[in-house]
Amino acid sequence: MKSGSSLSGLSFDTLAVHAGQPPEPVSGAVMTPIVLASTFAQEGPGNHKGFEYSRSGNPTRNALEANLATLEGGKHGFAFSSGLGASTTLFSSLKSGDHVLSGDDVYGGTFRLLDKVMKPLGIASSFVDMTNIDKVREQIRPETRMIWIETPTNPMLKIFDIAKIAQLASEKNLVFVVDNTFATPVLQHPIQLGATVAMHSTTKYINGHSDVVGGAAVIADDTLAERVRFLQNALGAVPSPFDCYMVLRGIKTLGLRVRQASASAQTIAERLSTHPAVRKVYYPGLPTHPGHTIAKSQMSAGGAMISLEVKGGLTASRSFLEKLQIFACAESLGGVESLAEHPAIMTHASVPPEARQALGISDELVRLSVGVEATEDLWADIARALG
Ligand code: P1T
Repeated sequence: MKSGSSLSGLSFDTLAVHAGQPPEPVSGAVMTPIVLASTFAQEGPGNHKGFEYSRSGNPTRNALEANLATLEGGKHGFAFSSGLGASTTLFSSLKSGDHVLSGDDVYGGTFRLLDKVMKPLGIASSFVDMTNIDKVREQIRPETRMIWIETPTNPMLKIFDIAKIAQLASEKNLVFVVDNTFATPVLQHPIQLGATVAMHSTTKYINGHSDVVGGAAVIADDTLAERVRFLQNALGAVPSPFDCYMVLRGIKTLGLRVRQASASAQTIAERLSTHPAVRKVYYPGLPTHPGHTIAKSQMSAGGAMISLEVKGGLTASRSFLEKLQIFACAESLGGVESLAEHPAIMTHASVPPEARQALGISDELVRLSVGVEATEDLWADIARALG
């Protein structure tokens, strides 16, 4: 795409390839260069070309941030060294005495960050099932400053109504963060639905190849964005230029990957739901999912994450995970390769057992991240391991 061409009116897949990445002006290179420099020469003190030191700003990171802001439909993009780096920075916009109202089902590391790091610093949090908007309203305290949700949630794949929660957040003047890691901007646009921030572990679908740990926040609000810009530099959880390049490269195929994986997941979830060895399937694309109608209204497909209960307790779920051959038994998700894991033992071990039980994170629960391999190969692998 020619430098300076307008991006307006272009579709998601075109923007994924081009937004923030005009050809490099000196050589015409069509791939964004990896600018590894940690510092930038100034004509004189304070007289520079927009870059001073790579923690505060870097051309490769700028390209990634501009691209992410475009895809999420927000004004300001920020890249971080991990998803938790992004979360830490967002929570650091609060002060001691403030309260975060979080969805009850979040990544174990997010729970741990709130409970074991932010709480001792004076930032309180509580966790509520946000499928009931009246419950959310009841749980808002005078000192609540932020609502934080995942939807679909990790690992129970609950669906929360983004527009409804956004309306409540706006009424109460609260920052509303949606962790959009599971849905991705291919399927869901939280900012369009009224969220203040769309946040990501770019480690997952955004990079998509299980070879980078990264995070991002796209922010609609100018004042919050200014604060986060300050905190990104002050806290320093920034990604390397090389990782920014890798993530930009991954994003070019984001739409292709997510649509393929989501279509396979839909087929697999449907087949799992009638399999005799399976007690229950959690997948928002199934009409039997309690959040299906809301999912249909705010997502363009069900996504590529499935959770299921394998009949027979820990022995059965463990045996299923051991027998899978194409699905690797591993933490994480969102890569081109399919992964399977045991939330109670692996990704959500930091959630207290009582809370896990209340959420339904049982010993039988297995979480699948469906990749882009051939659907029938994936199904054959699952059927064999269940059989
Ligand atoms: O791992 P990191 O890039 O720091 O991102 C944390 C994070 C944030 N939000 C969601 C919804 C996540 O799923 C994660 C990380 N999750 C896993 C590693 C996992 O296997 O669930």
